[in-house]
Amino acid sequence: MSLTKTERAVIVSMWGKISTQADAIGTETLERLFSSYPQTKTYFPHFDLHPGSAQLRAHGSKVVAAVGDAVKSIDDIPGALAKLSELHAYVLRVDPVNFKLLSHCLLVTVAARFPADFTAEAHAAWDKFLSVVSSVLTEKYR
Ligand code: HNI
Repeated sequence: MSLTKTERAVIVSMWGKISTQADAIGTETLERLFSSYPQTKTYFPHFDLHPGSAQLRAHGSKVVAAVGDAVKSIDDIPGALAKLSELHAYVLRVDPVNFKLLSHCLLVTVAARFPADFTAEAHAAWDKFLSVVSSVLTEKYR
């Protein structure tokens, strides 16, 4: 699956806005993930996952930064995320279903914060982009 030129343009342009609120978006995404899908908390037994906790905020900011790396290298997402792909597959062993849940929470967070930008076209482009990112992060599993 590859992104069309128009989809890439939509992602890159919206990222300009998203990146100004990157940390808050990362935190909100994880808060939504852990409260809507509590089973995802099992990967973080070593974290304090209460809303707004320092660890949750720090992790949210790392996740969004990695998504930003994928946006910056949108023509070579596998290259941009190569190291993270190995980490998630060989070390963390996160079940791929969880990537759909996280992607959904990021999508909802972006939609809630940028309602005017979140047209049906933008929605579809983000859904596809996050699905490419998730595939890259899980492709080394088998
Ligand atoms: Ni994920 C660590 C990015 C999905 C569980 N993850 C990271 C790090 C980044 C990151 C960046 C920090 C790496 C480092 O410190 O070198 N993770 C991403 C991205 C996605 C994603 C971009 C999807 C878009 N991770 C998931 C999912 C889960 C997950 C779906 C499980 C529900 N990630 C983890 C865990 C760690 C982690 C666990 C290690 C946390 C720690 O610091 O101990």
